[in-house]
Amino acid sequence: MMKRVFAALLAAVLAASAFAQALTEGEVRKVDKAAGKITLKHGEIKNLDMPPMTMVFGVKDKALLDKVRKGDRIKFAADKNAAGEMIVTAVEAQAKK
Ligand SMILES: [Cu+2]
Repeated sequence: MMKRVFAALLAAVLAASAFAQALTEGEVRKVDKAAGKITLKHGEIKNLDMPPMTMVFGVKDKALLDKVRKGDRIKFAADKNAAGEMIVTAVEAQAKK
């Protein structure tokens, strides 16, 4: 019984930390809601093997663009979609220092 609870907890912690590691810091340079695009100055994106740069991303869901404004410092997850385009799949605000 305890073993099963522990295994479930461990799985949840591992999943959470994997997600946290996938987040990249970025700064919003431009939001284009009509086109569903966002321009980010981003840090290294490890899962895409991409160095820091400023570039345009698509978004998985246009509703993500309602959460951000030009100048915001964010953390985000990015991935390639089926067409090979870089898209932002999740966004959260950076913790205030
Ligand atoms: Cu890039």
